[in-house]
Amino acid sequence: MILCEQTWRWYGPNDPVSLWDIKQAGATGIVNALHHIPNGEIWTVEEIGKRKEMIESVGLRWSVVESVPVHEHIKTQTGDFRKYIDNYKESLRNLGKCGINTVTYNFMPVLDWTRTDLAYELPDGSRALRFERAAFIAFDLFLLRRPGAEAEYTDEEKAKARARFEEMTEADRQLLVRNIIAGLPGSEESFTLEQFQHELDRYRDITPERLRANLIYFLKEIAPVADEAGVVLVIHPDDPPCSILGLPRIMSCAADFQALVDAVPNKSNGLCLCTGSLGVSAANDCAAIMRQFAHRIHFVHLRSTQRDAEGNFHEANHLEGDVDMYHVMKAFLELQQCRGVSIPMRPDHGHQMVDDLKKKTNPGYSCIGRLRGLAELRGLEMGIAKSMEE
Ligand code: DNO
Repeated sequence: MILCEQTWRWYGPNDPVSLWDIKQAGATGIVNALHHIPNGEIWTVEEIGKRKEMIESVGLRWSVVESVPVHEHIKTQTGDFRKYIDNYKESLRNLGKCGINTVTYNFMPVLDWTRTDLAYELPDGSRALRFERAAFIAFDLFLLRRPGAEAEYTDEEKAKARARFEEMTEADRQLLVRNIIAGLPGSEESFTLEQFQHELDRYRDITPERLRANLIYFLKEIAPVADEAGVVLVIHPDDPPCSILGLPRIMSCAADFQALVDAVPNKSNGLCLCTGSLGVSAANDCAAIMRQFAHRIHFVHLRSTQRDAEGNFHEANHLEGDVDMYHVMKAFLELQQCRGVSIPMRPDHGHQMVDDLKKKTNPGYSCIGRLRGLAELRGLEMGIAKSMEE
């Protein structure tokens, strides 16, 4: 029985979780990016090689790049976008030369993943990441004061956001702004409120259709290069899977990915199935998506979220919440048997718990929470694999 490759996201030499910690957690593969290289610049063979050596020196393998970031000019097709596409191609060739064959990216405008609360206390005292709709709308209307935002919410939503805003202290407000725009781990950008509004303005005339066309243009350019370099590209879905702050979002459901496959059938055009991002929408059945794109999935993020009726969600334990992890895992095992390959999976995010609570950690990426996630997922996988064999 082919099992998945257990991987772990590592933020590089400054990550408080060391490569040895990761080895002890039981992962064998590393998910890493060269965060010190400014967005848009070429990843050279030399820089990639140095990082690869560091990872291999403890007996781990650099399995996946997450992410080679896509420059905003590529998303908007403005400024120097052609140069940035050429640079992207060169980075892909260089990764291929170094034997690193899976590259994650996303096409979310301005912001990568977004939460309002990075330390939401759960009944057991651990802390989770949370998206609270009223707080998010309060940010949009009363802190960012985005022109035109008023028209995008119902009266009821606006009243709730107002009440929520009024109960916040000045410190709460500052923290909310920071949580949303200062850049969560792995997002390659961070802004002040003024810069942020300026970035949003650049999307004023960009409809979802236009953004999708820009993504397809980009993929048509880079996919042939990836094919030749032996690299697969895996797009990460929108998190959360909906439009925010009036920005277009075009990777929120199966139909969105299908449109990319139809337009760019190259074999390198793949999906990073992130159950935590897609699972926020009740319309997304992650196990069905796993089966639908069985031949296009080359990297998997496993995590669950818990929604409520107000449109809020928080990150649940890996085997709880709204994602049906049993059926996701079963579909994942089946697709690997059918393709005859082991596919990298990482336990995505985790609660801040036990010793994590006393340490400075990267939100969502503390050690013990992910260790628990990995252990649970590995147990689930083993159980399903054994019963499939029998
Ligand atoms: C968050 C991550 C994202 C992801 C990028 C991929 O925890 O899943 O930051 O890495 O969107 O490009």
